[in-house]
Amino acid sequence: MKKTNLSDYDSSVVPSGRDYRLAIVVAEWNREITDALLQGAYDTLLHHEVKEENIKVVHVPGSYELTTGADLMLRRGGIDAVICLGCVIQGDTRHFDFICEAVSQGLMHVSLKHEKPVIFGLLTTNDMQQALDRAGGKHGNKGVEAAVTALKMCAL
Ligand code: DLZ
Repeated sequence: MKKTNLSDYDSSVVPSGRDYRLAIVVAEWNREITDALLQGAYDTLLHHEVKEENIKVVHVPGSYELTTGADLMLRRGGIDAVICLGCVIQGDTRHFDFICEAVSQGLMHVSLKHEKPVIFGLLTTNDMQQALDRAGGKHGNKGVEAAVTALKMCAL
């Protein structure tokens, strides 16, 4: 299946979220982008009947901290899935590689440890324009995709 827009999905195959409790962990770095990802994810959960009181939003300083944020959410209990949202933009140093590698591996470990879905809603882009394009721009919104993925995984 070729996907051209992150916000395009078949609504009819998304399970209702009425019985689920979700946490959204959002990085504060590149806030212009991550606020848009959060809006996309939040609105999508509400659209699929997740109750507002069953969505817990927490912020962490940067994407590197998404792993710890997800772990803390699941350790508290009562959460069916965690959506992690962040944006890492390539700079002049290798920081980008270390953060992206740490987050992708870290979230997988947290998911396996708690046996709960932890969704990788991380934009890893070469520049700000690519991020804007994927945070409500011409390529849709990664937050929407992350929310739909969370609901599908909750229903497994
Ligand atoms: C330090 C840093 C840099 C250079 N770039 C980003 C970025 O593009 N996106 C992001 O979410 N966070 C960045 N950070 C912050 C790290 O994720 C982390 O918060 C700090 O290294 C402290 O652990």
